Amino acid sequence: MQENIINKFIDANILLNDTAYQKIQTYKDSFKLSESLIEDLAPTTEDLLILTGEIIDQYLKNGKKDLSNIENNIQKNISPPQSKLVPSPPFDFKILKDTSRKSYTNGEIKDFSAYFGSRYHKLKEILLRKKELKTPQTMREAENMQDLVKVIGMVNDVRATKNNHKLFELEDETGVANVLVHNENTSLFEKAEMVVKDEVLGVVGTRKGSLLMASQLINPGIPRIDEKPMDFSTVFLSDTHIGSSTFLEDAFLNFINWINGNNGDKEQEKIADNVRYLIVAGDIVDGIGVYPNQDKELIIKDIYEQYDEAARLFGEIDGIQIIIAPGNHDASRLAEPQPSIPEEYAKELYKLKNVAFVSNPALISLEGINVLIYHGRSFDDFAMTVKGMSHQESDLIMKELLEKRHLAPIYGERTPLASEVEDHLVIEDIPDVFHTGHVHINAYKKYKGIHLINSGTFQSQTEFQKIYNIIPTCAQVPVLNKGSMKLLKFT
Ligand code: D5M
Ligand code: FE
Ligand code: ZN
Repeated sequence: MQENIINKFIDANILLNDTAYQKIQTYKDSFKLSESLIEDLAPTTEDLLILTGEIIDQYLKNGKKDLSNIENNIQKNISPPQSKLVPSPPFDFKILKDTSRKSYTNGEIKDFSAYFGSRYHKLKEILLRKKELKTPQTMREAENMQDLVKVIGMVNDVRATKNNHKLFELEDETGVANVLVHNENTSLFEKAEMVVKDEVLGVVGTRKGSLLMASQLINPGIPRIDEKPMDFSTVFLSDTHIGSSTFLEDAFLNFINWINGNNGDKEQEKIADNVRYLIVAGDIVDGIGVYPNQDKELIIKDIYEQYDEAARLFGEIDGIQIIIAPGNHDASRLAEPQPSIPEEYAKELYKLKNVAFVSNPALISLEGINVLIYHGRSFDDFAMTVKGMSHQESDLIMKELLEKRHLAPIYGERTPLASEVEDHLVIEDIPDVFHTGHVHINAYKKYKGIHLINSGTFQSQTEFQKIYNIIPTCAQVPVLNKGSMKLLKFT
């Protein structure tokens, strides 16, 4: 379906499910049908209609008169999470990017062409700014060129040849190129080992028969940034997994005492004094049925009660703006981007005045310091498929994601991606801080002026993690104290 038709539904606050999408797409005059659906069904500006295939069938049969169950598909009065912010000084906290209200399909539409098109175009724009890639050729044009070829494409497939060179297929709208990286070119070969499926890449090289022999592989990349002054502190948490028997409650209570100024030595007390913001990058609760036999390790077996318990604990924290994003254990849609944790699951947490909820990923500003929050599900794909990468060193993966300018490039492995009209996982803005979790192992590195932080966990090793040999670093909390990193231990 044409993007402009989808956009019309978006503007009218209508969200399409997969069958509705298919029906409209295959209707003979899909444009006209869309116009009349929008005119007759669009909800008020505050509400959101989820348009299903059945509603369309009813509509086509009886017009707008007999749409008895349409009310069930209207979500009332959805206000953006921004409305809950605590604006009063000294907090200066803004949500710069949140996808909670920008997911215009229910995430299940199987036609990924718009999504990958958006990814390709956004990243191509960034690549076109590079001097090596000025005036590139399309794949079709490049087919007939012998000398210097410059192309931009999405990686379809990466493999090793018999002789252990790297071969990958690069695609744009006009065709494909088979790119070969020779293993004798050591530095280029090392770079080729970082290439993953579905990333967008620039290649410079020469043609040899049906192959494009690469001499340069060019990532969208990021520039070095100047560090901004910070006169306050921010605390980074993730993966508390409240509700699990492996949640380290005593250590967490020590942490709460510290942040409230009641625990710690002189230096730690001083740091606590400076804290204005606390970010939680997902997996705040353990959830239900996330992996086989998880229930054997749950103390709280009801997801609502897990969030109630989270509200009781986080409710102890005073005078600090808390920002919570979801992870793969939370009660949000699993496909990324994940909208913020829905209020219906976390009523008590939503009652806390100092808590704001954002999507995964999200970009926020703390007094002008931009923080990119991402839970980190795609780390599993990198740890499992890219040579030299592991759960232990998520900072290396974060660095690579920044250079690729995408939070979860690999499609079809462990990270479920939602089919959206726009790819919100492209890293469009360079953050000052990149905060992640998920691996349960702390990591920190300063890369090109950006703080890369993985905030570890408050959960001891689970049976599931034993299988993957994941040894968590527990109850160690990174604090960016006036610009310098401190790791505080609460065991
Ligand atoms: O993830 C907890 C830990 O388990 C974290 O180190 C990632 C790892 N993990 C989770 N799922 C997978 C899969 N499917 N493959 C490999 N490693 C995985 P959590 O999200 O808290 O369960
Ligand atoms: Fe986790
Ligand atoms: Zn996780």
